[in-house]
Amino acid sequence: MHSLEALIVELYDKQVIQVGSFKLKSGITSPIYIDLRVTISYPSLLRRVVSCLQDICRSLSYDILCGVPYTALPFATLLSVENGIPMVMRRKEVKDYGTKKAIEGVFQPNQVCLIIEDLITSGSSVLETLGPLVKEGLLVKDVVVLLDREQGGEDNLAKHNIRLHSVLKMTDILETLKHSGRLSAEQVDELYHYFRSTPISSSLPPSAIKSGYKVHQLSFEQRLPLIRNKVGRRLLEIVLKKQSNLIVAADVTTSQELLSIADEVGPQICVLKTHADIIQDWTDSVSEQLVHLAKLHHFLIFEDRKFADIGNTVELQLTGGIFHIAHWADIVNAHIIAGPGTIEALSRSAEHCGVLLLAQMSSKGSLTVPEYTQKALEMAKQYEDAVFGFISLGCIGEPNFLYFTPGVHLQERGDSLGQQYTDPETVIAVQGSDMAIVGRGIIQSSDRRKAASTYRKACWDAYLQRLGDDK
Ligand code: 5IU
Repeated sequence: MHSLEALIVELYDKQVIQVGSFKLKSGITSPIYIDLRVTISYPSLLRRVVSCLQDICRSLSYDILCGVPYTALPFATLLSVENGIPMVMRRKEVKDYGTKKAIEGVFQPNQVCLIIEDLITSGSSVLETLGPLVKEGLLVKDVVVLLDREQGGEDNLAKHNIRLHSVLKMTDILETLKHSGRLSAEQVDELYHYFRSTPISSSLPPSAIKSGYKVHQLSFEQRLPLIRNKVGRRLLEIVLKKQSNLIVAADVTTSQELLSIADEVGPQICVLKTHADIIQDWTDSVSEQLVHLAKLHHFLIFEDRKFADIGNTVELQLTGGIFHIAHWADIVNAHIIAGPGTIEALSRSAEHCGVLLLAQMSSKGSLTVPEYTQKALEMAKQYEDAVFGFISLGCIGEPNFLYFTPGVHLQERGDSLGQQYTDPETVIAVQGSDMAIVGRGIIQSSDRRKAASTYRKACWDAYLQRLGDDK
């Protein structure tokens, strides 16, 4: 018997390949299930698998190997040891790979990394590994898999300019199992019918993979019940009702200008972001009028105060002074630099407020390195009743938090003081952020109503684009 046929028969006899009814990772039911994890229990089978992979690897050129976790890790390890080629590993548990170094091992940017995978269906697992590798500057040209289920994986990888090489294809398996008498002709016909009628495609756009952010495809409706803070849930209700994930930043210096912006753009926005301390004529009456406009046009007020002091001082800043922020703001934000005391103070004295933590900033030279962003995520998890999201450049965590990105502009790329702009589509569809914060792009426009309407549509379309096929 040909060695590949012998391998298939052995995989079947050792129950690596099973026929029945199984639910796959993608949610669909399959009449055939292949569990290559089982191979680690049979050293001689494992050796045979690796030697087949090795035959393909020999014809490729690469500097470094990376196995897709978990099943392909032993395959990659054996190939690495056998060939004396170093290996890297992707940490699967670091889901927020916009923020934390996700690749273990020693490597240099521009080295060519060969991905090793056990089985490919749509290619989504390979793409999850590709994102962090590319983000670290590694070049990926080829993927070697033991088994290609022939369900769209090859085409999906080709979209990313990656070639798929497989030891076995599903067709080889079915034919061999029929010829060896392991399956009847009818069983094999049924399996062929299933494969013909169920192509699976991965809907993540290529740019989403390259950005290194985790792009959630859950809708706002699906995420609403996941949000613990009630202001966060109220915000999503407004977002859904107005079909607006646009926030206007009203950085103006008089109360008259602030109130007229609130009135002009109010119908288009989900949140108005304020800086009370730049308004030269602030009084309690300004906040009363703002709250009135917020009720009228159905938006929330976010005072961008960026609390950063020890808890005791923050409590006074939130409730006292001439601004009495806690009386009128629905959302406030805080730096994490002073530790959890800041957040504790906000969560105690701002019962009616939702809190956002600053995890990243849009300005050039920002010190929010990945480890810092990670700390913001950890702190948020400790205060999930109060904290419902982050100021970040894209999606940096789980779908039970919301991600707000400032530095958004349709035309400009930056200003003379370090602001860096990104367009709404990139921020929301590619980097996976939820809400775009737009200041000068709207408030310096000669027709603010029209500009707000243009930005609202651009941001909402980008959100719909992100949902892709799963909408
Ligand atoms: N803002 C940023 N970047 C940040 C944070 C806040 O631009 O990282 I944190 C604020 C500053 C301003 C608004 O109020 O968002 C952006 O205004 P422009 O769109 O006019 O640049």
